[in-house]
Amino acid sequence: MIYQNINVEKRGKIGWITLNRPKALNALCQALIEDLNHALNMLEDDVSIHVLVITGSDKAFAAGADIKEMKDRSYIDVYMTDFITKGWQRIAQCRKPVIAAVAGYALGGGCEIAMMCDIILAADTAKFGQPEIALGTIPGSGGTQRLTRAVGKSKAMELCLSGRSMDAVEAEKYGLVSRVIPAADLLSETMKLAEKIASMPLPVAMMVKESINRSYETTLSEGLLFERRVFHATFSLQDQKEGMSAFAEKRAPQFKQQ
Ligand code: DAK
Repeated sequence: MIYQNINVEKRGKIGWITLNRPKALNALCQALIEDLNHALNMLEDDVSIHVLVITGSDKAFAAGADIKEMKDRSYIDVYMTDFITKGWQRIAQCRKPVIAAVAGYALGGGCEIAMMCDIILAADTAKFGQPEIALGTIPGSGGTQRLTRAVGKSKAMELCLSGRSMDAVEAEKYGLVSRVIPAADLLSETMKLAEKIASMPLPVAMMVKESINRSYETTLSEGLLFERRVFHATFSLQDQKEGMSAFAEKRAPQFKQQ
């Protein structure tokens, strides 16, 4: 499949998506979102793929939704057509693990898309922010919600109210990203992490993801109950028998993925 705004490769068990709209710093126009959703559907359905990676260019992961595309739309128009709402949550709905590898700008919708991923690895050049207020609007795809959960109220308020962006070191300090990596090593380190996760039993990785995500959606006691039920369910998997037997027999596990 040839896309206009993204590149998609299968690298072993990794589905690697590169946002590729350089003339607009990967601004997320509707056509790019449609390409992205098509690729995500395809990679989610592909049983040989275990982990997805979404990255951009050295200069920009994505500089936000496409301002030029949306600037003249009216309220009734965007409401009735569900403009840039339809399809924007697709990443957050992926069941397989998704890593965002961010270099350069991740602003507005770009930051929101990174936050929909499960892990953010940041190059030391990365800049994260929600500058929508300077355009006369507010974050529209989770910026006020996911950023607040990640970095806390005061930092989220500061960033969303001032439009200031934060660098990778600050983003790591406040828990938005899991690691800061020299820009030259971002993609190789991302691949290493993706391969490590892809070497684990896929159903168990999906259960881990589902359980951690549950902690955002429910109370602690409900979340603990959900985790325990899933933990018990892993005892029905051949890979649980294999993983624990391999440990007891002091050998590497040979997972069968079920
Ligand atoms: N949209 C359209 N074009 C953009 C763009 C954007 N967000 N960001 C950059 N570009 C274009 C520039 O217009 C320029 O195009 P030409 O003039 O060459 O044709 C080209 O990319 C290069 O940009 P610059 O010349 O500005 O490059 P600089 O290095 O000087 O500056 C910058 C880089 C990232 C600081 C600057 O481009 C910038 O401030 N960009 C805008 C950042 C921004 O405000 N982002 C937030 C956009 S609002 C929703 C979902 C999502 C959203 C809303 C609702 N729903 C699901 C309901 C999201 C909203 C947003 O993200």
